Amino acid sequence: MTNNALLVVDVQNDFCPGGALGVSGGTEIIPVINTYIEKFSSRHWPVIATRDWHPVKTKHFKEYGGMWPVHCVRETPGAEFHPMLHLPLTTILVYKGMDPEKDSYSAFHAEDKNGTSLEKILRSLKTSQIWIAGLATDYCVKFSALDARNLGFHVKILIDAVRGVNVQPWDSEHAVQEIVKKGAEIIRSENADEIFEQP
Ligand code: VGL
Ligand code: ZN
Repeated sequence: MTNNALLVVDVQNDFCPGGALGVSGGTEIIPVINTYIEKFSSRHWPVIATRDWHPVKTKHFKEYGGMWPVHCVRETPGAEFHPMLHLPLTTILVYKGMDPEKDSYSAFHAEDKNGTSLEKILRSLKTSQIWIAGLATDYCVKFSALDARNLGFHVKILIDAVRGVNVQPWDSEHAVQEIVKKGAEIIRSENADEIFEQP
């Protein structure tokens, strides 16, 4: 039997247009993500949401040697979920990017408020398949998908529910190719219903 979980990656104000590290098209994926969220919650399948949750000072930021402008500083409005995102109260919240010394992107480096890792959470839910949506295709989505595959999970990338930073214009495309090479499947929302209807 397949046990599904939805992983909603970093749909935060700073990653949406107008934010400190706004991803082009970041807001237009939110209604698509909301549709998936509804399908998952109506089946009582788990919804997990990650947040990039940085300290004020971290090697992830340009001014301390990293490559990014200041973004998603914990407990600031930029780090909040985008107001259009409709997360159910039962959403499992995990946080990542808290280590000031490390530049890490994968949701598998995230943990909940009690310090429980995403992998541990998924194992206790008996999840076998992870559906991934959110931001950014070429960073968190990519590294989360690759880690998920390495840990033996089936992975579905919700292609019209992800967008990339594209430091280089082809980064997202390459990221998707890399993920697919590792065995992830690409799902379009117009075809998702068939999968939801499978017993
Ligand atoms: C991310 C850039 C900077 C991500 C995080 O989660 O995709 N990208 N920080
Ligand atoms: Zn970040």
